[in-house]
Amino acid sequence: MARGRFILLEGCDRAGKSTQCAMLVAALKDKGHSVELCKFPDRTTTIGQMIHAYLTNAKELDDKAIHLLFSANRWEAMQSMKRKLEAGTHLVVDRYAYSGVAFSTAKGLDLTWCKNPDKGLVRPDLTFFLDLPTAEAEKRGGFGDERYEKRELQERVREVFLRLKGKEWVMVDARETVQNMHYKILKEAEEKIRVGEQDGRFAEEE
Ligand code: FDM
Ligand code: MG
Repeated sequence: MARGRFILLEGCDRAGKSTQCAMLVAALKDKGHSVELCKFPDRTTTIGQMIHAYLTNAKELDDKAIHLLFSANRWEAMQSMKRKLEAGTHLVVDRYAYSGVAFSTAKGLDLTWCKNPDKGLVRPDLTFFLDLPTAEAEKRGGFGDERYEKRELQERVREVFLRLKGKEWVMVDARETVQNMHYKILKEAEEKIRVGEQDGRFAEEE
């Protein structure tokens, strides 16, 4: 059996990642695929609860310590994600290691240091970047109460994301309508699934 595809949606806050992830999962299910949604941070685990406490300002943590917790939160999901992919289930993932590196680097940590703990994680087969200028993001309603929901930080995060951008990234203009974005994402995802049917290996993060 062909292994499942790992489809990642990354992007700035307010770009519509969660909406698009849900729509993609529903559309692929509709077409008869086995598909599951994963979200990082996964706030349901013990590590995820520490991350949640940090993001909601209930707990202070050193910048490097929280960076490693975000990475550990991906590592603790790895076995289960690999098992699902091996069983032929596609994973639609809302944020991953690029968010990890973009946010921590934007806070001032060294880029290479930030990348290291994620080395060896399963690598996405397809990465969409939902791009939204920070000024547009702000128009969609002020940022909420969470620690990183601040304009200056968001702007730096977007800059780091654009520096991390690989040639395999699919850029999606998040100023487009929800439907137009969905059609584009679904079309590319289906193409990747079709091509991937011959390919059984995992790639790991470098
Ligand atoms: N975030 C997310 C990080 O700083 N590092 C990470 O590794 C990940 C996955 O956590 F501001 C940030 C991004 C965002 C915050 O994410 C919570 P959600 O998607 O809003 O739950
Ligand atoms: Mg958020």
